[in-house]
Amino acid sequence: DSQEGEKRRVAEAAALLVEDGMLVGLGTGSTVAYLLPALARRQLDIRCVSTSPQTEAAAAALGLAVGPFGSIVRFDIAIDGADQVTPDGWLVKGGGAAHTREKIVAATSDRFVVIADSSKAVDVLRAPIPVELLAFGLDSTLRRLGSTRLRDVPPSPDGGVIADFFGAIDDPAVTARFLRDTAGLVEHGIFPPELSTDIILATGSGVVHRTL
Ligand code: DER
Repeated sequence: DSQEGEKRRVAEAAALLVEDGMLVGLGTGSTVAYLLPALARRQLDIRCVSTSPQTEAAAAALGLAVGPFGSIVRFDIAIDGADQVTPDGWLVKGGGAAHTREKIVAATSDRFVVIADSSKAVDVLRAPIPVELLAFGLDSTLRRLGSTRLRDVPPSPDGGVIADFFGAIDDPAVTARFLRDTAGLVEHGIFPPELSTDIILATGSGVVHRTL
């Protein structure tokens, strides 16, 4: 099956997990682009919060009820894509430069469902790791990170500078901690297994739905 067919399949599988009355976090990217119509078709009574202006516009255009994050402290479910997924549930996200808001939504969700085509399956995480950096002191932060290149994209909706870290990843927990501890770094794209509850991965002609 084509990669687009795989994206559609995992997105449609995830859409079935959403029920009336739910508060739903919507991720960002081309796999989520298939989730939105699959959700809209179900005409559910749900309220959604998007993780990017792109998702917000696409969801609103489909008639999904999207609103601000506001004072929400819990989503019933959030559904999002990933750039890399390991067998034990480590993710790299941020290919679409939305990982900061995506990680906040993931951390706010009772259930965080990752939807990925088979090209995202990796044995171990590898560079690049997307990062969002504060503009204040940017050159200093870049020097302290090392091995980081600015990405040629606009600032994030929160004014952050998007870049990619190319340092070696021997242990994702160690790399995540190094990135986290670097002053000036707002958020990085390594999502630990604790953050996700479900991974729906396309394989061959079907999907594999793993709960972590
Ligand atoms: O930017 C992001 O975090 C996206 O969710 C990315 O990880 C997946 O994007 P894709 O569905 O277009 O591959």
